[in-house]
Amino acid sequence: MITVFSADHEKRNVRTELYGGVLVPPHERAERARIVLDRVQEVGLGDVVAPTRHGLDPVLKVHDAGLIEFLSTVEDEWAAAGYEGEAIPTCWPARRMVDRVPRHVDGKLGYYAMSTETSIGPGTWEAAQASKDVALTAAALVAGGEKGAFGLCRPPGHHAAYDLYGGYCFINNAAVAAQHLRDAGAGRVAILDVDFHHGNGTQDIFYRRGDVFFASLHGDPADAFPHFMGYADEVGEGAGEGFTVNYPMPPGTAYDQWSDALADALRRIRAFGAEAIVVSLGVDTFERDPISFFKLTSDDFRRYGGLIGQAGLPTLFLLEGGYAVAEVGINAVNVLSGFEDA
Ligand code: Q9C
Ligand code: ZN
Repeated sequence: MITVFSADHEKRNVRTELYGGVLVPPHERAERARIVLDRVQEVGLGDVVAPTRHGLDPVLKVHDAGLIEFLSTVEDEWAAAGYEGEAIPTCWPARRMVDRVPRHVDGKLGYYAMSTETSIGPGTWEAAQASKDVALTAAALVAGGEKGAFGLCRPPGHHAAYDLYGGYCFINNAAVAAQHLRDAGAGRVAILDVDFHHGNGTQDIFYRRGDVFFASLHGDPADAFPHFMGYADEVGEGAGEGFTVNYPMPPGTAYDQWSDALADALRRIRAFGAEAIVVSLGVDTFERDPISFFKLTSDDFRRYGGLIGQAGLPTLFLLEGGYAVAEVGINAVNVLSGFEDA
């Protein structure tokens, strides 16, 4: 399987994440991508290629132009405001307030953010663009007939909604890639989100569409980030009704229960008639992940890669979360090896 990788991910190198009331070094750090790349090479998964540049048109098919303009200017606006630290929102359009984009960068941050842990600093926007180019380049490989491809994306994407960033995400790589597959001729595309966290951004983007199926396995939002989306009764709306499926699961969930949900999601994807699958591949379901509460082992990742492979569809894997840094390479690449061996 070909891996697409860009060293430009390193341009996102912020120092802070607001966590537990303290500014700590980010869980989503550059080391993660280097470790996954090292593992790809160690096991000889296949060639590693650089992405080609795709510009912003494919991004604007699934994101609000206002969000993209904001992301491309916020680093400069924050610096111009004279602040010392990294950009973090401090206020929101909460219930019964006004839905209008403010002029000041503090207001814009609150307007476009879904959460405060995702500090923005110099290089974040460049890295986010490289990440979506990785996703698009890998999507083009699948559209061109590859059975599988791996987009080693960083930063991740699945929390980025139509007009929101957050949860370490800026551009929704999976959504951009799924739209690319549609535009390249796939009539029906499924997105399978196996990251520990609900893929709220991806769900948001496709919630009213019947051509892109969305399935997510995740920590129950009553207990886990993003807290305000991902319940089982969210099933899509309008033309999209019945084309979203959520599997929220409780603290301590291990492979037996988790893989039952995966098998059900794969049944639904087959019944939908998907011509390709985009996997939002977060490995923060791992038993030793520092911010999550599922109990998958490194062997479990290989096993479920096999289940995905048995679906027999062209499959695009895009890296999302996974914060047990020492094992992030083993776990992510185990899924890909399991897929290839199926
Ligand atoms: N107390 C991804 O995995 N903070 N994003 C959680 C837990 C946000 C995760 C706080 C986690 C975002 C792509
Ligand atoms: Zn996650």
